[in-house]
Amino acid sequence: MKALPAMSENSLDGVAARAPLRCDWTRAEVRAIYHQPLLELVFNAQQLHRKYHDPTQVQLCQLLSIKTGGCPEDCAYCPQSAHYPTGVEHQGLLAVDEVYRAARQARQDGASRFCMGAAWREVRDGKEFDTVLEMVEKVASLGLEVCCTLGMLSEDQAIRLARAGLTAYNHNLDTSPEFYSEIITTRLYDDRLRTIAAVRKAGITVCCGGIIGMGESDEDRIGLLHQLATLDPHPESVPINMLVRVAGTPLGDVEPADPLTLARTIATARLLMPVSMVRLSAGRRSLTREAAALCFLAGANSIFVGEKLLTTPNPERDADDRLFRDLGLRAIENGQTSS
Ligand code: SAM
Ligand code: DTB
Ligand code: SF4
Repeated sequence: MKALPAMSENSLDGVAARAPLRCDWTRAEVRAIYHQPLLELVFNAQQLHRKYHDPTQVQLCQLLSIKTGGCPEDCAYCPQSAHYPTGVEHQGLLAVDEVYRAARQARQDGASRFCMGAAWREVRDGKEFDTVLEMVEKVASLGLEVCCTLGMLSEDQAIRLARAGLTAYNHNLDTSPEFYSEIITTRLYDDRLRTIAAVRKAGITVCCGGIIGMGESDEDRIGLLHQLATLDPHPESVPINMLVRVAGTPLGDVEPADPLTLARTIATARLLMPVSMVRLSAGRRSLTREAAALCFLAGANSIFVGEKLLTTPNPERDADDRLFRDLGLRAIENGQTSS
């Protein structure tokens, strides 16, 4: 059990109405939540969501690929793996100035979090890591939350990132421990857990989630959610991606996930980890406006904006602006949290 977070000014209910955070969920409990009738589940998730977050506010995050393609890992979903002929153009590490300019533009466009991704298996000490540390410092100086996703990290590297001003480190578990080896063979689930522990130890917040629509079962989604919700403390940020199917990858023509399954997964994440930011991440281009609305109702309170994710397309900004207007949603401003 953990201490309750500070109550927001606009909270209608008192602290007593807030459920204490739990990191000791059993898989059976997660299963029971996940399998509730969908509308019950979404209603329950929305009720809890409102106890911790302003339901009209959604955080806008901007991604930038700072090193693209040619990754030695064999993640079956990933267009950047060197194992698959996807046609993604390789790009070496960007210059600090270019990244700084992109971050400034993102802030101007309403993003409050800037995430830099590199197609690395792991971080290596040396000139390139020093450059990334400089990027982190520069982006942090803009008052943005700064997130990086660079592959595996040592404790020492995590400490250096923390000192440079990194807010969050993204490192996804992607799926259940049982299904993992069907998707990735070049690293282990435990490798992921070790990096997450190093990030946590360095005092950086954890961004950790997964992907749906890779041919996994309900039980795999339950297994992933169980892993995430038993991290102690919970990841502050939980990205739920819907697979963007990329030709050339082994998952290029897998059966797409049902958006209702996405909403179910998000609602379950919200109920298990009520304080975390739940990010409706990759895959929004294949959602209708109505499906996206259901995901917000289920407790998603963050999206990636901009024409590109890392290498794949994302909805047009105009369409996102119209969606926000029509749903009565507002972007969380810089330096503001949602609860
Ligand atoms: N190489 C680093 C790593 O794997 O941690 C960072 C970059 S990697 C592209 C970040 C995350 O993007 C992956 O963990 C995966 O969850 C997600 N991702 C990659 N390709 C995707 C796709 N085609 N559809 C949905 N999510 C994807
Ligand atoms: C996350 O969970 N999703 C984002 C972010 N973390 C780094 C990445 C999505 C990548 C989608 C595939 C691509 O654009 O290359
Ligand atoms: Fe490499 Fe990350 Fe893509 Fe896996 S997900 S192939 S580690 S860039």
